[in-house]
Amino acid sequence: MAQRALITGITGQDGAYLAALLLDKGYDVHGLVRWDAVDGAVRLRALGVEDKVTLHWGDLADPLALAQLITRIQPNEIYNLAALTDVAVSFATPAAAVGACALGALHVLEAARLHAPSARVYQASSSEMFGTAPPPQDEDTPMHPASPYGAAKLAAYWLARTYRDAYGMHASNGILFNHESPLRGEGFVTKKIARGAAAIAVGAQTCLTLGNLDAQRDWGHARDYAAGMWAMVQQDAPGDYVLATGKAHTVREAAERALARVGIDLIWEGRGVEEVGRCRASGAVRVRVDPALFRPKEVPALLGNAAKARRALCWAPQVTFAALIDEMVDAERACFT
Ligand code: G4F
Repeated sequence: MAQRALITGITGQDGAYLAALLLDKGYDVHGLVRWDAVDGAVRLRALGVEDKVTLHWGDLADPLALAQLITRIQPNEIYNLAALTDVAVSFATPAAAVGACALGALHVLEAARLHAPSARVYQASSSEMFGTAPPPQDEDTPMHPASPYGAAKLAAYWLARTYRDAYGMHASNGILFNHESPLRGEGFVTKKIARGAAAIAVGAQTCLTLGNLDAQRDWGHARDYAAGMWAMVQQDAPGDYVLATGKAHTVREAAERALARVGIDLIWEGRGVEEVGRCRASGAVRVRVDPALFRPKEVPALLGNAAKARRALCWAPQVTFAALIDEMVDAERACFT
């Protein structure tokens, strides 16, 4: 009999890649779709799996509906990926962030405990939980979240550990560093940069406006990270694992790489909010800083050490930063042709 998986957040980037991976492995894949999703299946469609999964209306804010669903489908594995994932937005809507990320995780864990106690649970934890802790960060690094999102994710991380320790549940935390792809949501910086570069290349936009150019992130490909999620859940014992590439790059470098992909070689001038990136050939300003895009508190540098995952899960990221940005820019360019 096929293994059955329930993915909350199946319509997001990670949910789509995970659904495709599980289908490849022969799983019966079910997903939770929120009542207000406009076209929830767009990413599943992009990966050609829309018709191969079973979608259910639901909401992590509705524990009764979640409990009914879990009772009915009796999943062997539950991947809790649903959240309010935009860090900047979490400052504007902190209660929504805590509701979706922390209370939502609690509802999943409690529904699993009561209605499918042998199901294995994956909790999507985040490197944002490390916050201002200096890099490199691993599973033993003390966590100092710097956003409502990071703090809410930390609560969910501890709830998963608590349910594991108190009730013997197979609940694991994947502490994932930034992971991107052409399916990335529009609020995130790599997508904005990739789209901006593609738009500049065809003259649909003249300049990319960004916030903190100095922020460093450890960016990998979401497809690689979905494989890591699955591997955690297959372990005999539950645990917590960092997934990261071990290489950090600045937002400035991401913009440089994306614009280079469309033939624009940047030179940087000025400092702070006056800094601009100019096209070396034409002198045109292609990157500017807008302080309105700064966050109330920034996480300056995330750089993960995934040694534990490499050792225990035999997991290794396959896609480099350069290849990732190139793939994203190429995908955006295809939208303009
Ligand atoms: O792409 P971002 O919005 O991702 P962020 O905040 O690192 O969060 C992402 O990764 C986390 C894992 O660490 C996830 F948990 C979370 O759900 C999400 O997937 O921003 C990356 C960096 C930040 O330092 C931000 O200040 O880019 C900086 N940045 C500079 N200009 C910008 C912009 N970010 C956005 N979104 N838009 C800008 O214009």
